[in-house]
Amino acid sequence: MSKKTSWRTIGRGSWCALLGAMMFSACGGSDAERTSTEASQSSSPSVESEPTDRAATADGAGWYACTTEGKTCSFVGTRMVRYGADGKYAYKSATKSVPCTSDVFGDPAPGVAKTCSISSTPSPYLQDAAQYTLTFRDEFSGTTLDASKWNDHIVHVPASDADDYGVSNGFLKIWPQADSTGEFKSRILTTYQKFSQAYGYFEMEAKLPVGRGLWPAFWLLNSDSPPGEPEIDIMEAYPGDDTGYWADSNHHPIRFEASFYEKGNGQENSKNGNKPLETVDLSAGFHKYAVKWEPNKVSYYFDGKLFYSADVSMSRPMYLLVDIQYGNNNPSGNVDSTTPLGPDNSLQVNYIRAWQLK
Ligand SMILES: [Ca+2]
Repeated sequence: MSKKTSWRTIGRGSWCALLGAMMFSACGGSDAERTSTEASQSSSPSVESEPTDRAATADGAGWYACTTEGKTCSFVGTRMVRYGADGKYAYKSATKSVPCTSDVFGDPAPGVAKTCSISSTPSPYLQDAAQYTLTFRDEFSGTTLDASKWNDHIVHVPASDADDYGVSNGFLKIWPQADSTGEFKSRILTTYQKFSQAYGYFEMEAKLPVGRGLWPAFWLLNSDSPPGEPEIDIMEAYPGDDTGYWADSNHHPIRFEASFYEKGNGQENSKNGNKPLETVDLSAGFHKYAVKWEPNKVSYYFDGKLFYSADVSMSRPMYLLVDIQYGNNNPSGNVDSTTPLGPDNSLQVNYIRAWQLK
């Protein structure tokens, strides 16, 4: 079994167990909160955003006017679209655009000029909007991390003082930066005791950092009653890999991994599973990383497309985590002089959203 294969079978939580106290620094967090200058977006695909005209055209609570009958209603992402007039409406889940016509929706109000409106709440990308209720969202539209939603370090781990994350211009950024002692300590943002949920759909739109030693991730965890902490890893990447498997020769991530641990990583009798997915350069643009968690199944999506599912029952609520960690024994290796530091090499997050299943 190759080194990377044996590593994959061990996974995240086992490393924390194996490394023990060492991981208290490797998994550590801190409380510095800084804003950053926005890197150029010119080379990146457009990111999902709210309608820009919502203030001017809001059509009652929760619906934004889109267009009139016979025209095409266009928007970003997947939304529920309402078609009709005079309180008589037909509804349809659509992605990016939909013709505002009776041919598409049926005719809820014959003989009346109708319009299309889009729901004010986003839906899981490329999924049926009618099946989900939005329960959590952070679009990172402020200038600091929203402390009502996020903790700046994982529970039970001391905070470091590194200047290594910030919120500005619609993005959360987490970047590699040493703390005041010169150590690279993990920055793990969590919704522990602020938001947790059993089942649902969880989605992050982000682009990944590059370079040796970095271990960016988006995951779910229940640490309320250990041992046997169930875990769903939606995205883990290893841009520092030198074998060509997880990263290209410039240490840009070209693959990421999804996994789950029914009763906790490294626990006996835990049903586990994982799936690496080969991709384009994940540092070159924004992509949507998501999981649909049902009572007896987990299904993983990349840019709205299913790439892995497994039958597993996990019923304990989990909270959200987004981070860069620095693992000494994972394929990304160690930070060295080639690793780009600072805000220009960030895990850059446009949004994190969660929905409950209807
Ligand atoms: Ca945003």
